[in-house]
This record gives sequence, C-alpha cells and structure tokens, in this order.
Amino acid sequence: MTTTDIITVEAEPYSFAFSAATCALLVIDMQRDFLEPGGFGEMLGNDVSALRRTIEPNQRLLAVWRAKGWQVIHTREGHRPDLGCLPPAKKIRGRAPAKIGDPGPMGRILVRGEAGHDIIPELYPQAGEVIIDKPGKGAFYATDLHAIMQNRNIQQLIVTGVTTEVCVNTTVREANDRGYDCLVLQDCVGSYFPDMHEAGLKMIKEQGGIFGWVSHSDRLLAALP
Ligand code: TIU
Repeated sequence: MTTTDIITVEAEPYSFAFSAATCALLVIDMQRDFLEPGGFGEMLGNDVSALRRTIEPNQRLLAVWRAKGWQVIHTREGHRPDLGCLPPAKKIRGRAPAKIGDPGPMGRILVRGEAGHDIIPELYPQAGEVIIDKPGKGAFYATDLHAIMQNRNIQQLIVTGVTTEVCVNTTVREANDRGYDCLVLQDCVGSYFPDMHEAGLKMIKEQGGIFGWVSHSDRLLAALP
C-alpha cells in the first residue's frame, strides 16, 4: 500500500473514498471546558457524559492514524486574552450568568492559554500535529486552516469532535463550500442533546450527501490497510 492508494469506507449516503496522502483527521474542540465536569459546558447546565462517550473511539482512531504517520489537525474554540477577537454579540448571547472571558473553574472561560481552553489529556496533540485556534464555531472562519490544507494538498477530512450540531456542522459546511469532502464519524462526534446529534448527522448526509458523508469509526478502521 502506498499513501496514494484509494481507501473506500462504507458510509451514508454512499461509500466514501480517500487516499491517505490527501486526507487529514480533523478533531474538533475536544476541550476541557466542553467535556470535563466543572467546565463551561457543565456550568451551563449540560450533561457532559453525552460528549465523553466520544473520547474512547477518538483515542482508538487517533492511535491507528498516528501509527500510520497520517495527518492530524486539532481545533480549539477560544479567544485572545484581551478578548479582541470576541464579538460582543457572542459574549452576551444566551444571557448566561458566566460569560466567555469571565473567571471559571478552569481559568478564564474559553480564553487561549487557560486550562479549560486546552484539549483533554486523553486526546492531547502530539508534536507535529496542527492546532488551529478559532474564534468562531467554524474552523475556517478567521483561521489559517484553508491555507494549511492547500499547502499540504489535503482534499478530504475525516471529522470528529464536538458538538455535532454546532462546531462540527459549521466546520463541515465551511469545508464543503471550499471544495473539500468530509466524512463525519457518528460515534466520534457528540452533542449535549441526542435529538440535535441525530439531526446534525442527518443534515450532513441527506440530499445525496449535501454537505458530506456519515459513517462509524468501526467501518473506517475496517477499511484501512
Ligand atoms: N465546539 C462547539 O461546538 N462549541 C459550542 O459552543 N457548542 C455548543 O454546543 N454550544
């Protein structure tokens, strides 16, 4: 097998084909503030166990991907310490008592450099893996992700992370409009809300895969050489 050989994964609405040379694993926002008890997500009243079920399958996939030497990109949602990249509209949205930039249980909420903003230890990036710090829900908006993908000739993304209907969906839509193919792994993405998770996956794969493909990490792993 060479990295240019085509790998075909069973997926919906039909099989997804990629070559390892032009594909990256994109792990979205697996941050302590979203996944850990005591973080921002839980402070807002959410059940973090719904997200934590994605940790194990992501670990399994990452281990295989890394062993093959294939490309990995991580993202983190958050803002500069001076909050210069935080739109006032985003700060006040939701009328929550604790806002982005305020002190939280793991440092200032969703501020770069704070403990809660960082990626959970179970999926911590390794040397050589790209980390994209993004101020929005989508990983392309106001980041250099598109440039990095162009420079590395990445044309397809295997997408995992949280949350299915927010940052995963926004990123897949942004990628689709830039001409990239995305395969979303249903067991490796999660939402605080089961119905939103299901709807988020459906929106991607309906209408002939209008934004991309949906599969399961078991199917992807079974397809790998
Ligand atoms: N990463 C991500 O999805 N950020 C969010 O704010 N998600 C919510 O579900 N709120």
